Amino acid sequence: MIVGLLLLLVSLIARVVCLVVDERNTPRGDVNRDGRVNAVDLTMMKRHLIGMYDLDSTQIRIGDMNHNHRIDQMDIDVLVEGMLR
Ligand SMILES: [Ca+2]
Ligand SMILES: [Ca+2]
Repeated sequence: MIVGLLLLLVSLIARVVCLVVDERNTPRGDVNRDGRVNAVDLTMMKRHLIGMYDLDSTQIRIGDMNHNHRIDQMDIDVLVEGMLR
């Protein structure tokens, strides 16, 4: 039983580490995590902002361009500005 609990604990830690590493490799604004920041991400953020689409907590962290812990118009403006460069 202890071995089973240890295996479960190791599995959970490995999963958390993978999520953190994966999130670090995701470009800021890439809310659909396909490796590119483009109109798809912009549309998802706009739809989230008006309540038509739910982003999960990881997607919100990735899309939170102004670091205020939520998706808002400023994030969308920063994303558009970055896409136009
Ligand atoms: Ca993307
Ligand atoms: Ca924000």
